[in-house]
Amino acid sequence: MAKAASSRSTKSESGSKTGKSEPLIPNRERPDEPGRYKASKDELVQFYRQMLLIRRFEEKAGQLYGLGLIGGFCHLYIGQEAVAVGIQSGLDGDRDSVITGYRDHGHMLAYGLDPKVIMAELTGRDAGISKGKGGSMHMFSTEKKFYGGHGIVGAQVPLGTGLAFGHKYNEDGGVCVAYFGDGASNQGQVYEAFNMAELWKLPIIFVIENNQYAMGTSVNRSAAEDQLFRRGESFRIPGIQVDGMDVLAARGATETALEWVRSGKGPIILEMKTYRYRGHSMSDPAKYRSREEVQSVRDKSDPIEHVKRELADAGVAEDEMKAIEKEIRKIVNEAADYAETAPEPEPEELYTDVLVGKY
Ligand SMILES: Cc1ncc(C[n+]2csc(CCOP(=O)(O)OP(=O)(O)O)c2C)c(N)n1
Ligand SMILES: [Mg+2]
Repeated sequence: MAKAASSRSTKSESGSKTGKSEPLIPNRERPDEPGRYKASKDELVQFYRQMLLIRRFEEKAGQLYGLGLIGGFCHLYIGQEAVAVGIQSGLDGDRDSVITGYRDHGHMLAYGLDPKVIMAELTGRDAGISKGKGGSMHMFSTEKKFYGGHGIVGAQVPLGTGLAFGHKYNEDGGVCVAYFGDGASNQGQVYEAFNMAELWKLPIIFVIENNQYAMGTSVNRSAAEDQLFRRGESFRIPGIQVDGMDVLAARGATETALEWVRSGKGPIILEMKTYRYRGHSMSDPAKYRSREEVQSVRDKSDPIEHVKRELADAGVAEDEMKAIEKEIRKIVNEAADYAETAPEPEPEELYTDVLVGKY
């Protein structure tokens, strides 16, 4: 089931005699190999809508950035849509919590947050989800149990482990999903968190969004063990490698992971093999990969084209898909108009929701 998103070869693949998600250490209880989720037609349509919304929203954000309407950093999620949509669709919004890094717009949209308040956050408006003070990297909604949006690479992993501790301590039945990147997976704090999470059997799913690159370094140039699902082995945390370009594989793996974690067996790692089409942030000379490589992933593995094929197989007509496309464009255009015209925060907002030290 674990299909690599790009055609690159990896260090361990060539010499490996094992299946992709097979552990290095045998005789330990392991989750079953997940299957692809069997979605109903309505669910498939919903996945398509959400993935398309993320794609069009991010394209629009890129345009607004180019027009100077968005300040600071802005990291787009284009190419990775199946990961957030597949995973979020399996969560229980009333009890599960989510935390991620700075590439966070897609996760918020997949969570069903209003595109207008996300776009308004990007343009720094009072109506933005963080009152315009967080911007692209610091989206936050305690109401939705969405705990950011973090600019420090890897920091969300120990923070998420703390959220999972909270779920266990409060016995609220919730699971935390902590998303982080392939680059972040080389940070020391990740492993301190892994140790504690397994030791205390915390309810957390560590999702490594392996989009093949950190800022400009490919995973196989920077990782001694580039099969990232194995990174928990020495902490006894099982890992599963998943085709992150296939929303049904993402959802299927989420079901397996939730079953493992909710039954009290402790944390699990999902390595989602995916790909980022755009630059790391808005200014990226992209000298670390060829245009052909990007084009080849778009042609062969695009997650939205993938779900469109599933829709066609389920009997959804081309016209219906076009109508959805039109509707999504309208939602995104309205969000952009709103974000351009909504008022900026009052100067007094500088002093609210911030930690002010006394000297
Ligand atoms: C502690 C820390 N070190 C370095 C940076 C600069 N930085 C920002 S993003 C990034 C790359 C992270 O790549 P990855 O974890 O693969 O996530 P992706 O951007 O691919 O989603 C780096 C090095 C930072 N923000 N924080
Ligand atoms: Mg990356």
